Amino acid sequence: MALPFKGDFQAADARPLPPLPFLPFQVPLTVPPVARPVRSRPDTDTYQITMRQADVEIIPGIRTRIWGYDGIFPGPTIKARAGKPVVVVQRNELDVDTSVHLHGGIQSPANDGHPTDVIKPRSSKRFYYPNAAPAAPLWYHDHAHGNEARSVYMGLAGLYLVSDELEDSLRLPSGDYDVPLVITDRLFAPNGSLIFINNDHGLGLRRTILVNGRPQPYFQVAARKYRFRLVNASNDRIYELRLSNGREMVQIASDSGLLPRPVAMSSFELSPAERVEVVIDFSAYRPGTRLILHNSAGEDPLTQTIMRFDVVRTAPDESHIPDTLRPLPPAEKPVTERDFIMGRNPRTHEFEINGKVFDPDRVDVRPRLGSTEIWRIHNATSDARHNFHTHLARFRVLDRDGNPPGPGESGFKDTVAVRPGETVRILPRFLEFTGRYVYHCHILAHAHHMMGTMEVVP
Ligand SMILES: [Cu+2]
Repeated sequence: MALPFKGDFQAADARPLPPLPFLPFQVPLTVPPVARPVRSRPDTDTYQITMRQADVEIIPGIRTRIWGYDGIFPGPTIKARAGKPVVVVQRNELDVDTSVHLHGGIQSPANDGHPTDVIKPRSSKRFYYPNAAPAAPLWYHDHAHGNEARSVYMGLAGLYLVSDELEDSLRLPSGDYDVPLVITDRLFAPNGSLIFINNDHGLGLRRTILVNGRPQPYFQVAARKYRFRLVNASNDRIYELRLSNGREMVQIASDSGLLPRPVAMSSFELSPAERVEVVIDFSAYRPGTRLILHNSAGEDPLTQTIMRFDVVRTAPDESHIPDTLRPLPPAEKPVTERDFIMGRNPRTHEFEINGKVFDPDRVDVRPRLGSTEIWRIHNATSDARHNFHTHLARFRVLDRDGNPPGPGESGFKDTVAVRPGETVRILPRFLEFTGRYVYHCHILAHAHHMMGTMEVVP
């Protein structure tokens, strides 16, 4: 049964839109600018960011109204160092309530960007991020309850990359050879405006793939190794990424940072909010070679094409992929096992967890500070893919339907895909802070209801 339309865009308007005057590989990839601290002290870096509207060129020759951190999409990249706290003062100059969540960060409830802890228009909030955990590719995005899907879609997303000494010592590709790739999909009206549909129908209509806010760009690379930090910042789309020539990429990290060991992968899945870091070695290719980053999960040639790498020159390469990255500590012993059934209410057709839709006043689970638990997440919907994101707690993936997870899931994560009918067991650990945090499906059309509250207790 189809879900009722609830978006801005009415069902009657869901006719095919005229194609935009755009072909793939017409624009170069750009990289979001690195944010500059307004104050840098030995013990803290302070940043100021303003959420505001801006008219930007995404499709060549057409202006698009976005909501951006500092008016750009993706927002400025914050580069943080493990052990050195960061303060971000977020100013809301939009006309809607916002909430800024640092996805994957371990921060107190007051600094986590809870869905109900909103920043009203024309006001500011100061966020304190301790950065106590190791290097990881985090990102920040809107989380205002009921409006997060629209706000993220309009552009409220940016990178927050944490580095540390161990990572430096590995001599992975760095500097210009360390490149973030933030992947999103959008639906543009002929006049360039973004069309937002907040339900599962929206997905099939969003067929323009953007990388770092640029439509299916090309990227001129040297014939050497590159580190790419792939972030799925799409509301709902799940990608299956591979190179057009079928060659392997070397995965070195996932959501919460470096894997124990590098893993050669010919393709990998990326559900919304998940991150994967890969090293691609272009030294095997002669200048003039072009490789497409392909999405095998795309429904048509448009959505099957992410971007193109054009090998244009040679370059020296002293980078290296060591056999050991960040060894995993021994797993903690879980104190309890809990069930999370991701289902759909047969009467209301709303998505829910354990038969309940989100209620910010209800606490669903109370894990103890410092403890580790097993969470058994079951997707009980036969036709809907979900994923599961825990705030605060990073986890290992224990198994999928009783089978060991793939090698790309061998490190710590904060978001895990759960296919229809599948049961995924994870091992979250509740460290550093007590208080209320949310966990939810990161398919943003579902997150509004498919969310629960955990209160970490002393
Ligand atoms: Cu979902």
